[in-house]
Amino acid sequence: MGANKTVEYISIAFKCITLAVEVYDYFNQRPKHDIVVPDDMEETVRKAKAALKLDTLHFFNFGVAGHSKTGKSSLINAIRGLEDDDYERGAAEVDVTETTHEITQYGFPNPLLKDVRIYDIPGAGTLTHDANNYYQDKRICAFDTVIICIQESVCREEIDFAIQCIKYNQPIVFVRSRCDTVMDNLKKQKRITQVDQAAVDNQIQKMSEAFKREIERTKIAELRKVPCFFISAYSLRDHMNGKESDVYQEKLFIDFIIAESKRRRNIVF
Ligand SMILES: Nc1nc2c(ncn2[C@@H]2O[C@H](COP(=O)(O)OP(=O)(O)O)[C@@H](O)[C@H]2O)c(=O)[nH]1
Ligand SMILES: [Mg+2]
Repeated sequence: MGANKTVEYISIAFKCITLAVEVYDYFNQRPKHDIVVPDDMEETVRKAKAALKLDTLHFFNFGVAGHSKTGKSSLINAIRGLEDDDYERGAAEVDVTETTHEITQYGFPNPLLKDVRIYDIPGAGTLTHDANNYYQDKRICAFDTVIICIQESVCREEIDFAIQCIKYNQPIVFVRSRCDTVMDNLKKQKRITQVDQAAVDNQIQKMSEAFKREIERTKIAELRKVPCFFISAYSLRDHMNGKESDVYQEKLFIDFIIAESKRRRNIVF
C-alpha cells in the first residue's frame, strides 16, 4: 500500500471517529436536568411520566410518531445503528401492519448510548383516535422530543398532533424519510441523469419549499418554527455508526434533536 493511500485511510478513520464521538458525546451522558414544562402543565406531565413509566431523570426519551408505513420502525433501527434484520440486538420489525396502539420502548444496544430510550408511538391520527385525544391518551407530553414521520405531504392529523406538542413546550420535528426512493424514482422517470449530491440537494430544496407552503396554508404561526428534515433511514444508520454518510439531512436531523432536547432540559450550550 502506498504512503498516500495510508494517509488517506488514516484520515478517513479519523473523520469517522470524530463523527461518532460528536454523536456519542451527548447521548452517553445521563441527563443532568429533568424536562422543563410550563408550570400549569407540571401535574399533567407528572402523571404522563408515571403512566408511561418514563424515567426522565436518568434517560433521554425520544418518541417517534406517525402513520403506519411512514418509516418509524426503520428510523428507530437507524438511530440505534441497527440493520433491520438484526433481531438479536432487538431491531424493530419493519414492514409490519400496525395492529396495536401500544407504545414500544427501545434501548440502545451500544453501551455508550445506554442513557437514551426511543419509543415507537404507532398509528397517531388513525381513524380510531383523533389526534388531540391521541396526544392526551398516549401521554405524549412526557417525551423529550417527538419525531413526527410524514409522507409526501403533511396531513390534518399530523398538524393537530404537532399543535398539541407545541402547547406543552415540547420540541417536535417533522421527518420525511425514504428520500432515497424519491431520487431513484426521479432517475427512472429520466428527470435526472444520476443521483449525485447536486441532484439530492436540488430535490431537498424543492421538497423543503413544498413543505413550507403546506405549513403556510395552515395559517398557524407556531408551526413555522418546526423544521422538516429529509432523510433516508439507510444513510442515517451509516451516520449513527460513524460512517461518513450525510447524503440527505441526517446530520442536521440528529444535531437538531440533540439541541432541542437540551433546550427542554435547560441545558445551556
Ligand atoms: N428505500 C427506503 N425504504 C424505507 C425507508 N424507511 C422505511 N422504508 C421502507 O418503508 C416500509 C415501511 O417502513 P416501516 O419502518 O415498517 O414503517 P412504519 O410502519 O412507520 O414503522 C418498509 O418496507 C421499509 O423498508 C428509507 O429510508 N428508504
Ligand atoms: Mg413500525
